[in-house]
Amino acid sequence: MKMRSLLALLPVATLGVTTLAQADVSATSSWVREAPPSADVLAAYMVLKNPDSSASVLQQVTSPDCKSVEIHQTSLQNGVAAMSAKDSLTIPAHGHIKLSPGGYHLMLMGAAHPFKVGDSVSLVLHFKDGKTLAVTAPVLKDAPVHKAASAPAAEQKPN
Ligand SMILES: [Cu+2]
Repeated sequence: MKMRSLLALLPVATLGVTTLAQADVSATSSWVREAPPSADVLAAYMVLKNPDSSASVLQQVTSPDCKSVEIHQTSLQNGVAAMSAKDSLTIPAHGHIKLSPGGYHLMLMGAAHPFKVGDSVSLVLHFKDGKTLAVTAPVLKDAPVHKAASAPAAEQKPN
């Protein structure tokens, strides 16, 4: 049996990421905002960096910790924050995209159970080139503070 058809028979959640092609894109500063216990929707944030010379397109996100994951963008419409779903998210060549409160985020729908600070959420990012990236995001009350994380100098390190 071909590897590919074998993989198709396995639930995604049980797949080790080592059996899939690892994406060149990396995720840093990932976190999920803690929601009230009654809420079954969570928002995940991270910085996606693409070291490649071609753009990378995030097409789908899956998680064993919730029913589905949507790519959302928050924007102001007439002074009111509104979310809209996007089909994909393009990370530019040699660039990065920041998913952060008030902007892009991953919307986790139908959480398996209430997630509190100290928990973490498993996500698998699926890119257009067939590659995947596994991300484990800690649940936090608020955005983590990274000392120099936003300094432009950090982006200019030679490879
Ligand atoms: Cu949303």
